[in-house]
Amino acid sequence: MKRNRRCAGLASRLFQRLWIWLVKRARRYALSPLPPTTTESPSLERINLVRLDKLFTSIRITGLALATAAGIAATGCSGSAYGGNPNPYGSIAPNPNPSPSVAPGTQTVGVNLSTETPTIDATYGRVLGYFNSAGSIVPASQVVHLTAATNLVFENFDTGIPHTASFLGNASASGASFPPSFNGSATQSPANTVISTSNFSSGALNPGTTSLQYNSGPPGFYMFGCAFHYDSNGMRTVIIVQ
Ligand SMILES: [Cu+2]
Repeated sequence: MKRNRRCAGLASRLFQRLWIWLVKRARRYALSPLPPTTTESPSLERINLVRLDKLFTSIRITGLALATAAGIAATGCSGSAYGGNPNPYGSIAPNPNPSPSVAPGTQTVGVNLSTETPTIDATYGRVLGYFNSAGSIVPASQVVHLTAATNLVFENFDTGIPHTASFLGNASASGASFPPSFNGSATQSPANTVISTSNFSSGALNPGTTSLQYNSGPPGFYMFGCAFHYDSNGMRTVIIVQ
């Protein structure tokens, strides 16, 4: 506050100085003696035109100086390095298409990586980044269990990272042969697609968003992974539909 008041005072004094200078200059031109009246009016008109031109030039210079001073005052007096905007992310428009509301009975598969702990599953080994969710985050990743032929959504609970839930192939009751590197898709499948459809993907889910509604389809063991973090973090799980 104190700093802003000091800046405002400085800017106002700057404006005053510039204004006084402009007025003095204008008066000097206005009051300076005109050349003796002559019948040769073209010559007199020429002199007055030169004088006017000079006056306008100084007005232009003053205008520029005032604009510069205003600019300096505006940036110098602002409260922060972000031009005074207290919320540098505040200009992001709200999402015009919020995630559709989830129908009752819809299963939610949670997705998260940044605060997630991997789980070493006895059958499928290390799983990370996916879990059965009842609407909130589960910090320890899981092998996911879904009811067959039922609606589901994938929800990204991460705060800063997008993820996908992409189908990578079939597992079995006794294990999973995860591909050595990500071999799925990151392209969003249409709503109501069965998740074990070849190349199924939720598409990139931004932090805090929910996927389209999909269907768990027939019973089976399905390997899933994230297009962005399968290779780098081993973000993967098995979804068991029964
Ligand atoms: Cu990911």
